[in-house]
Amino acid sequence: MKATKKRALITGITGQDGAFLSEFLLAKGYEVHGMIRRSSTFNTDRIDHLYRDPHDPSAQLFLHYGDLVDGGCLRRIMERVQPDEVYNLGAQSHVRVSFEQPEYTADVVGTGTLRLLEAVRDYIGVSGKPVRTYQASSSEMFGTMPPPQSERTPFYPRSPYAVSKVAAYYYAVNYREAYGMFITNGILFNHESPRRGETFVTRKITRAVGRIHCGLQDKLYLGNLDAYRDWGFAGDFVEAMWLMLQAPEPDDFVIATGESHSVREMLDHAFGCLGLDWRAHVEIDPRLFRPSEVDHLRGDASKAAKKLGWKVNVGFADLVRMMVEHDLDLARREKSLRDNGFKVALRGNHAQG
Ligand code: NAP
Ligand code: F7E
Repeated sequence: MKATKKRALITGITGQDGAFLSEFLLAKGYEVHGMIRRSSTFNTDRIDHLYRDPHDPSAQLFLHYGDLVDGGCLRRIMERVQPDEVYNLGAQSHVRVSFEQPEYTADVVGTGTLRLLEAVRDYIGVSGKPVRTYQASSSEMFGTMPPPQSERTPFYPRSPYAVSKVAAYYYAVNYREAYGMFITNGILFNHESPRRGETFVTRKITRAVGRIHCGLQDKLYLGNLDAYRDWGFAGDFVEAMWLMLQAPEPDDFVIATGESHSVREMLDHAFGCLGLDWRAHVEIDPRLFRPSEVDHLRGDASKAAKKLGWKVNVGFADLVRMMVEHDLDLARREKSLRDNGFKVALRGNHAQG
C-alpha cells in the first residue's frame, strides 16, 4: 500500500525560518502548506523558488491567506489542510519594534499562539487526528538571567516581544498538560542566514559591509555594541524543529551553539572578511538603543544533543563569511543597476531597527 505523504502547516512561512523549514520538509517528502498575510506588495520572495502553480500535479507547496489575529481563519485553514504537524513560526519578531507596537505584538505573538492552539484543539476534537505542534519560543524569554541558559533557567523577559513569547510558551505548556496535546516549545537562540531580515543586527551589518565595499554606502548607524548573542545558522536550527516533532514525547528544548560574541566582535569579523575597518564607518545612533536590553545570551543545548541527536554544523566564522559573501554579491548587482541609471534604495540604514 502506498504511504500517504505527511502534511505540515507552517505559520510565518514567508519569514527566514519558514523558508528554510519549507525546503527541509519538502526534501523529506512532506506536502507543505503555509499561511501568508495579504499585503499590497508580494511578500513571498523567500519561498518563490519553491512555489509551483497549484494546478501543476507536481506542486507540493500550497499557500493560504490568513493571520494569527483572526481565529476563524485559523480554524478554516486547519480543516482545509488537515495537517499532521503544525509549526507556529508567525510573529512580529523584532524586539525593538515591539516597544513601538506592544499591543499588536502581544496580540500576534501571545494571543495569536492561543488562537492557533484553540484551532488545533478543536480540529483534534472533531478529527481524532494526533496533530503535533511546534511553538517558536525564544531565548529572549531569559532576558537578564546570566549565561549559560538552559531549559531549567527561569524567565525574566525584557521587552513586550519577550513577555508575549513567555505567554505563548505557557499557553503551549498548559494545553499540553490540560488536553494531552503534543506541543513542543523550541527555545531557539539567535539564528541568522543570508535570508535574515535586514533590520536584525547581523544582516544589517553584512548588508552594509557589501555596500561599503562597493562604494554604495559609507556610514552604518548602530545602537548597543556591547550586547552578546549566541548566533547560529538558521539552516541548522530548522532541523531541530523537525526533530522535536519526531520525538516520542512532547517537551521543551533549548537550541543554541553554546558560543557567544558581542556585536563589536561581529563587526570585527564581518568588516574583516573584506579587509575593512568598521571604526571608519560605524556611528552610534542613540535611537537604536532599547528601553531595556538583554546583555548576554549563550545557550546550553546539551538536552537537545542527548535526546534529539541535534548538533551545530555551521560555526560563527563560517556563518558571517556566508552572509558577507552573499551580501557582497547583492551589492555588486545593486551597483551595476545604479551604474545603468536605475534607482537603488538603501533602506536598511534608515529603518528604526
Ligand atoms: P521573521 O523572518 O520575522 O518571520 C516572521 C514571519 O511571521 C513572517 O512570515 C511574517 O509574515 C509572519 N507574521 C508576522 N505577523 C503575522 C501575523 N499577524 N499573522 C501571521 N503571520 C505573521 O522571523 P524568523 O526569524 O523566521 O523567526 C521565526 C519564529 O521564530 C518567530 O516566531 C520568531 O519570533 C521566532 N524566533 C526567531 C529567532 C531568530 O533568531 N530568528 C530566535 C528565536 C525565536 P510577513 O512576511 O508577511 O511579514
Ligand atoms: O539584536 C543590538 C541589539 O535585533 C541583537 C529576533 O530574531 O533574536 C532576535 O532578537 C543585539 C541587541 O536580535 C543594533 O540591541 C545594536 O542587543 O539582531 P537583533 P535580538 O533582539 O536578539 C531573538 C532570539 C528573537 O527571538 C527575536 O525574534 O544587537 N544592536 N545595534 C542592534 N540591533 C538591531 N536590530 N539594530 C541595530 O542597529
